[in-house]
Amino acid sequence: MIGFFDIPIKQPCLDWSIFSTLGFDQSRSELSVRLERAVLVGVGLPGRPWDEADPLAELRGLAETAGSLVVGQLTQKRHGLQLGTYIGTGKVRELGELVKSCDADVILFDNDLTASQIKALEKATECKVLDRSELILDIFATRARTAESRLQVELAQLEYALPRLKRMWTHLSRVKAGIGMRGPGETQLEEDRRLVGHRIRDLREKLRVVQGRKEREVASRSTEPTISIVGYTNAGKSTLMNTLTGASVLAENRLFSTLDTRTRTWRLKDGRHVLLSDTVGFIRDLPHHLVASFKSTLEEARRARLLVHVVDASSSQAEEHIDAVETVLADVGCGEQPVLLVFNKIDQLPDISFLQALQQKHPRSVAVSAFQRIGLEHLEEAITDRLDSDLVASLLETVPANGKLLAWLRTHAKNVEEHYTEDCVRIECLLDGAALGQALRMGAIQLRPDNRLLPGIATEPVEGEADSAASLDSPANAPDEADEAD
Ligand SMILES: Nc1nc2c(ncn2[C@@H]2O[C@H](COP(=O)(O)OP(=O)(O)OP(=O)(O)O)[C@@H](O)[C@H]2O)c(=O)[nH]1
Ligand SMILES: [Mg+2]
Repeated sequence: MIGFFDIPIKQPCLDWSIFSTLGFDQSRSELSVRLERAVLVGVGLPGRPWDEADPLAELRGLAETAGSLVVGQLTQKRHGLQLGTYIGTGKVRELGELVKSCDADVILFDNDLTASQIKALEKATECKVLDRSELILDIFATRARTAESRLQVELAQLEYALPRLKRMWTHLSRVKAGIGMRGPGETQLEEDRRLVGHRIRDLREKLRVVQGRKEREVASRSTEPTISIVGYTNAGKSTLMNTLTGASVLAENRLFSTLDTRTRTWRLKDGRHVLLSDTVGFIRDLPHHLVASFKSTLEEARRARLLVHVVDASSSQAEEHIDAVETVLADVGCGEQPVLLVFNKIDQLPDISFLQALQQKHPRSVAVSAFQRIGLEHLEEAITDRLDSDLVASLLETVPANGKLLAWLRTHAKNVEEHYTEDCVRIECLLDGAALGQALRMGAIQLRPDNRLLPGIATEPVEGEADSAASLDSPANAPDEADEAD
């Protein structure tokens, strides 16, 4: 069977290596924008973020992350868009000339285009055109490392591509005619649609299983307070995770370095342990399919007691980034969770008034430099304050031999005081509801708060303290199953 996927030319679209699983053998390098000479185009429309100083800074970052070489750029501010070609006729002509003079291979749009707009632009400029969603999907495809993230990206790509198959066919029929080949027929298009549909169903089923497993895994450790680090891509989330926990999560000056969730134990100064998780970064206009696919990766954030929202305070777009992150959080079902806003990278602020303005607008925020280790004590204090707000005073009793419970309480409860008699230990402490439930399951008996301790009970250390850190580590710090599968 000959489909358009096996034609060895550069395509105007997504990572079609995903079709290798369907029997097509198109190699990804022919299709991605890697090593391609790119012209960037940005259209400023009312209500869309527009950085006057450098409106294409983010798109340039995306293009470079995808591996292309930026050779030219064009911007236009409009009150409304031109339906046929998105930009005005004069600009289309200008773009065609720019492409020729820069010898560009691809035009990257900072906006999302319809299939017919892409087609019209490709025809007018005789150059391949990718829109913002296609570019982001392309980056995710190159950076997905674990089996789970690969499934998620593949699903998002196919769902994005399915309604566009027709455009691809039309485009290729033009190219194929040029190289003297038979044009594709409707039957082939139908056949490919059917195969893509099958694959989408198959991927959804696989992801449903992964999601179920993730939900059970995260729910099983619901007694341990989890704090999820969320934020715009490149804000410094992984750096903060590494600084606080001593982990070695990849942190680099690129967009979307992290695509999977990593969880590590963080030992607070008061002796308690919490779980800290780092996850995929967000971006403005994140393709809808991608957000939907990454739901299982964000399970940790949905269950977190607190979201630590890291913002790059040195970016002139910090406010827009906050808005974009809040939009995605609401999309994935985290809109109602408590959030602590953390302004990072304060060591590289162009002007201190930047930070002052941000803090004035967000008074309950904390300013840090994860990289230079500035302000971390304030961050820890703010986090413990938030965690402590739902603690209640509890009075528990157990047998002295229950060393496991006693060790667990020392790392999960606050202000633990142990009082020993010959045959029992009474523990006064502060616990939240989930931790109290866990303590009861571990053999504690809860006494009424007015059941005060009798005078004369000795206080002494417990022998054989269990290594609670190790038991805490086990589910969370084990490498992702997906990682192992890798
Ligand atoms: N100057 C400075 N650079 C920082 C700071 N925190 C992080 N960085 C740098 O910012 C870049 C991005 O950091 P990451 O920790 O990878 O950012 P991230 O939010 O995890 O990014 P993604 O995983 O790609 O979404 C790296 O080059 C870090 O060294 C900081 O406090 N100050
Ligand atoms: Mg990261």
